[in-house]
Amino acid sequence: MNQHERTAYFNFLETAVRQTDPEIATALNNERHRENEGLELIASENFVSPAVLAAMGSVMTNKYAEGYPAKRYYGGCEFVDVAEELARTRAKQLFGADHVNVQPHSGAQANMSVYLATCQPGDTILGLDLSHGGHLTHGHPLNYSGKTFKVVPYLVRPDTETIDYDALRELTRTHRPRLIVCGASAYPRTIDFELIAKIAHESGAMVMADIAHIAGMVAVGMHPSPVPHCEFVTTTTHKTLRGPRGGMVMCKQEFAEALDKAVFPGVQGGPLMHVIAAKAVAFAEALSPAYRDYIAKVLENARMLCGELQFLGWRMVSGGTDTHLMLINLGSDGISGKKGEDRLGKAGITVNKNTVPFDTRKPYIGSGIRIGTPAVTTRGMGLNEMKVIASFIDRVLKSEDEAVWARVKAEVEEMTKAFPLYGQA
Ligand code: DSN
Repeated sequence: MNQHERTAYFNFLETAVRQTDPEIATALNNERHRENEGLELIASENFVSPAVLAAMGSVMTNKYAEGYPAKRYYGGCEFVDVAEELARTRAKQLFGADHVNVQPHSGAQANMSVYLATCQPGDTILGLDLSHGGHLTHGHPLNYSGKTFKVVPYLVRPDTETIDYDALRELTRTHRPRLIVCGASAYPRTIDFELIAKIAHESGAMVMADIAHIAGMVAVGMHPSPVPHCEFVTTTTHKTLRGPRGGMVMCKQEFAEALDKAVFPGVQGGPLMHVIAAKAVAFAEALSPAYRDYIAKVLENARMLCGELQFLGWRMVSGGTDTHLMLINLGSDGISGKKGEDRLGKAGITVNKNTVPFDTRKPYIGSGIRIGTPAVTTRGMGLNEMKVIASFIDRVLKSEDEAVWARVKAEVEEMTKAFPLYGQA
């Protein structure tokens, strides 16, 4: 689709909504403006293709299809079966997995399905602590995982801010968990899935690797894959994978039946067939050489942005990045992550505050800012833009002056004009 066609397509969609619901049409239009005119640096966000968007906004939203292809509890599933089979086959090809379930509505539900397939309430699980880069569903006390299981968190080392594998082995030997959960939502370094699986298997534990953030890199072989080593691998489909918002679980063949039963009827009812169709489209895109080039650029851009920020004096958690994301540690006496996020937002730069390892601030305030390059890379931005973005961030975070933030916002708007996204809003 060229830019003119994109503009016509998105205007058509908004006109269709406007005839029924002008308030939502205005919100949609404003969101398209925001995405077009700002710099999206939230590490877990991306921009889907018009093909993915069209599959999501399709007639398959109308269909109930409880069950699995060829084994449904509803009639009329012959075409949604095609979509789900294609999604499963392509996902297996992409990751080299024995078995895939593409029905989880989200990463949280993907993880919940694995817990249901493997653990009983009260069992012990190990998960990376949230403020050390983990995720709510990896055993946080306020999440179902923390409420249902006995959770032993593992941490990063204070000196390197990388996972303390020796301590993980000791905790595993001491607590004999049923499941070790690995993977992260704010960890900039390569994860040694093979070593974690070895540690788990020595003590009779299973492993669930949550690769929601790094799925794109794993798919193209630019991050070591957990699939050969871990019993279960979960992911979302909307981050580096650049598909629709949703989840997915892969597992060894011996767990296929237990997993499918855990997803449906264990955790979910009817699958979102329009989203599954869009997952199939995204997986087809991810199997293309262009996607491999995209992921290579995401990584190059992250290294450049991180290096420039360090050059400008910012302290980065773990001293750098191997992935698509990085964390600025603003320090316990610097501005908080929340203030930094607000200030950058006023300059048209979207990031999220984050805790950093051993943070003394609460998660809602945090001492860090998490930054990722997947979305800006999708727009076509490259190394030169990363240098400019680093200087924008530096100017905004170092200044108390609203006029400076406003000047950067104008520069951001000028810069993004050269990288049109979803047509002229
Ligand atoms: N909300 C996701 C993220 O931003 O990493 C994790 O669920």
